[in-house]
Amino acid sequence: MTATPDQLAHRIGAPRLDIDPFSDDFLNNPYPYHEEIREAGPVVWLSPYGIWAVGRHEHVRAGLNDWQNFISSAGVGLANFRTEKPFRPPSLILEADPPQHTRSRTVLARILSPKMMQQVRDAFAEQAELLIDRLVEKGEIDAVKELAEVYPLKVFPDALGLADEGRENLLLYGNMVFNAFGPRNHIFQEAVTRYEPVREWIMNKCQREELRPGGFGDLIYQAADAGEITYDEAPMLVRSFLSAGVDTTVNGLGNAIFCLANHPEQYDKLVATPALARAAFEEALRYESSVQTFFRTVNQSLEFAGVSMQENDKVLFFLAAANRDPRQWKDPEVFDIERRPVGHMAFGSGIHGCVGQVVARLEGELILDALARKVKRIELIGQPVRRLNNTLRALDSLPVRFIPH
Ligand code: QZP
Repeated sequence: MTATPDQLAHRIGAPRLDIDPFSDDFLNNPYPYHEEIREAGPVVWLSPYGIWAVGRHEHVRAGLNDWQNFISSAGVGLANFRTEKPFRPPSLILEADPPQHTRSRTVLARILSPKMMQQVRDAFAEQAELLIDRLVEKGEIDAVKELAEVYPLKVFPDALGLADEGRENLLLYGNMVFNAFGPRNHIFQEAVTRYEPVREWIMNKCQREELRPGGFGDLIYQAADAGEITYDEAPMLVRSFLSAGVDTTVNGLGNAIFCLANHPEQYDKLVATPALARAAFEEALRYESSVQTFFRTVNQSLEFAGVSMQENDKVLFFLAAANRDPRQWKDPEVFDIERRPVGHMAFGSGIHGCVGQVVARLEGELILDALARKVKRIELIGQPVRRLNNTLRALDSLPVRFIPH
C-alpha cells in the first residue's frame, strides 16, 4: 500500500508537509501545527502517512457535506476498510453510507431527540446539583477524575438503562475506539492492552436483557420490534451509544472546565449570568474541540479545492483547526463565552453531524450552570496533565479548587 514519492508525483500541486498529526509532540499542542496546515493551503499532503489534510473551515465544511465523494463506509480513521481489516465490526451509523446510514440514523435521532431530552432533563439536572454540591464540599478536587469522568458515566448509562456495575469499562472502550481512528502507534497499543480485558463486558452490555425497559438501549430493540431495523442491527446500534456517548462528553466537560479555569474573567461572566452556561459550553467546544479530527475516503477520483485526489485516498479533516480558522472567526485564539460560535465544526457537519449533540449540550449546560450558581471562583492548583489520544483532545487530570459563593 505504501506508495513511493514518485508514485505520488501526480499529487504535486498541493503543498507537502512532513508533519505527523498523531505524534506525541503534535497531540500535546496541536495548535501551531493546525496553523501551519491551514496556512499552507486548503488541502495539503502529509507525507508521513500519504494522506490529505484539510484545516480551513470552508473546506472542512464542504468536504464533510459531500458524503457521496468523501465516504464513511471505508472507515473514518486512517485504515481503509476496503483493504484493511477494521479493529472491530464497522459501526452501522458512523462507518456507513446511505442507505444503511439513513436507517440507523433515523432510529438514533428519534431516541436522542429534543423531546426525549425534556424527559431526561430533570434527572440529569438533579445529578449535576448533587455532584457539584459534593465537590464544593471537598474544595480541592481533580476536575477530570472527580467531575468530567463522573457525571457522564452516571447520567448517560442511567438514560441508556445500564446497571451500575462496571461502568468505568466504558472509559476504556471509548479510549480504544477513538485511538483506533489513528495509526497503530504506541498510544493505540496502550489502548488495546487496557481494552482487551473489558471487550466481553462491552459486547454483553449490548444485549437486550442488559438494558432496562424504556431506556435508550431498549428503545433501539423496540425499533427492531417495529421492523425499522433488524434484530442483528440492534446490538450494534447500542454499541454506538457505548462508543460515542461517554468519552466525548467526558472530554467536552473536562476541556470546558480547563478553559474556564484558565480564563477567570470569562468564568466571572458566567457567574454573573449563569444563563450563559450553554453558550460557554459551545465556545469551549470551538476553542478546545474534544473530537479533533476524523477521516473520510475518496470514493472516486475528483478535484477538491483545485487538487486532484484519487479513489481510496484518505482525507483527514481537522475540525479543531477549522474552529480556529481566522478566515471564519474574529480573534479565533480568544476564548469568549459570549461569542456564540454558530457553525463550529466540533460536532462535524452534514449527514454524519453528531446525532447525540442534544445530550452533549444538555450535560454541558447543566454542569456549567450548577458551577456558576455554586462556585464563585475556580483556581488551578496544579499542573494539568494531558492524556494523549489519536482523536480526542483529552486531559488525564486537572487539579482545581472550587471556592464557593
Ligand atoms: C464514535 C459508533 C466523533 C465520532 C467519531 C464519535 C463516534 C460516533 C459513532 C461511533 C463511535 O457508531 O461506534
